[in-house]
Amino acid sequence: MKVSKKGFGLLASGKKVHLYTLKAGDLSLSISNLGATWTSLIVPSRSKGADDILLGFSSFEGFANNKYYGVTVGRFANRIGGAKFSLDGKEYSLYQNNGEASLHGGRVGFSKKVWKAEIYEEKDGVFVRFALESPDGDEGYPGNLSAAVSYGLTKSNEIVIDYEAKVDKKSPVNLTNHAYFNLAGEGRGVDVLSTELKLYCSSYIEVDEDLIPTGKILRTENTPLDFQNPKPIGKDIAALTQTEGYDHCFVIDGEAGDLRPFAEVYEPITGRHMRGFSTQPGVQLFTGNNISSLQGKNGNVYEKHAGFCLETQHFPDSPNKPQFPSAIFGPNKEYHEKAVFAFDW
Ligand code: FUC
Repeated sequence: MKVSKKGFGLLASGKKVHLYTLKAGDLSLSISNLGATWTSLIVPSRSKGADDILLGFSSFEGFANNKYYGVTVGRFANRIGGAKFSLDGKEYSLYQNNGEASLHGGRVGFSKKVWKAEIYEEKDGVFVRFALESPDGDEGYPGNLSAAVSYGLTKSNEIVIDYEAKVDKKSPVNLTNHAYFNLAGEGRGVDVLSTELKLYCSSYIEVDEDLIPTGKILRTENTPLDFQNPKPIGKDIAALTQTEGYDHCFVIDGEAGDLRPFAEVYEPITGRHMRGFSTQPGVQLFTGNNISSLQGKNGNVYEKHAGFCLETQHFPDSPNKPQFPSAIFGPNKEYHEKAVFAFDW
């Protein structure tokens, strides 16, 4: 096991950004403190050698100039309808960056901030702990918030993520990682439509035409959103009517707060297999529906459905949906969530 650190780039502000590479078991994970971003994950395969299975960019500039590739999203992942919410009778306005909604933390969000990084080692793995201070009023959100996200790699080929936040006033908090996976390898020119997916999700969050939840939770059974038995991601994708691919929040079966399985993914060409576990109530499946001729790593060009995201999270628009599990944290309620992505091949 080991962690190495090197320079990754210089921001216009003069801030230096670093790249950390964690090696444990058979995997190698690189992460930058710009946005606490996963930049690459090298995974062996059954037959075709090792590949980087994360979409991204060869250089620091690519990550700085594009949105959400591998980043840590905050304060609030996904959409807040109308870019506003009320707490204890006071209305808070956020930045509109997705129609009338506020998406993924607003104008800048945690994904473009430079985080403080600290390397540490435990018996079973190597970790980098990223910390960020978000002042009262940052992006319109109340309270001084301290976020800490630990990303680790274990000897048993798992990525372990631990999300924590403390805030001194009541505020919505919803952190996630926005990695785009392609288990065939990001550079193989294969889309993710034949990748097989199982979701431990018997229901999902209904949304309107702007992808804002209606408040209803519907069954996945016998709909294109039914992944309870494994099926290729592309099998029913054409039957979706609101979006050109999956962009849906699923309710993870079982008790939120328990670390429980939410997904299993299998890529038939390489035999790569990923299992996901989370404490969060939901997971957003996004299939890179808007990717078009994007210059990725090593001259590779990404097209529609070049990757999929499994963003573990609280339900979108929770601050305006009292019927959803509360995503309001504060002086008497710390935020703590966990996710694990386990690999074999
Ligand atoms: C996901 C989606 C969005 C968006 C973004 C890049 O979280 O829910 O629609 O396009 O990522």
